[in-house]
Amino acid sequence: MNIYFCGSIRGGRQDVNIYQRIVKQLQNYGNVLTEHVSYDSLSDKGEDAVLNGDKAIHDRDMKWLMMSDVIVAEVTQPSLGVGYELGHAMAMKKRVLCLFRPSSGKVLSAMISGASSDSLFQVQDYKEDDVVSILEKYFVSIKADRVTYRST
Ligand code: 6IA
Repeated sequence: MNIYFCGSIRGGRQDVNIYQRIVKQLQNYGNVLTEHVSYDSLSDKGEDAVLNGDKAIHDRDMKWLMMSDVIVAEVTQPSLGVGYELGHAMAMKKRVLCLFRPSSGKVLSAMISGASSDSLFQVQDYKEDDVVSILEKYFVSIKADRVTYRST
């Protein structure tokens, strides 16, 4: 299973430790195409954009988004790029899980919380300590869905 993880980069890197916890857990369920989003070494002003160009980053990420089976986004730290990826994921009818921490004191954009309408696009409030159990429950439910889908 290909998993696309979304997290803020130029939107601000203050949640990078949480991204690392999420990505580590996601690697139990499949191939995380965007592991680099959780790297400490990737700052909001890193060098890779200079080396490769923003267009290359955009085009590669869109290709990976298309290849992915599931998109998991940590949406607490607002990010234009994450919002853009989620809009595309929805248009592609991908399976999406957005994770938001109310304890941050932030309020999630209505365009994300309001997009949650069926099981394909889910938005879930969580606490950092619940990352493992929430993802476990989500991926077990996906597996069950896929089995039902195949056998009908
Ligand atoms: O607007 P943001 O930068 O916060 O957007 C973050 C989202 O866009 C992430 O979920 C990534 O999938 C994608 N993204 C944005 N920038 C990059 C990037 N390098 N490499 C890979 N994916 C990216 C940018 C480096 C830059 C900090 C110099």
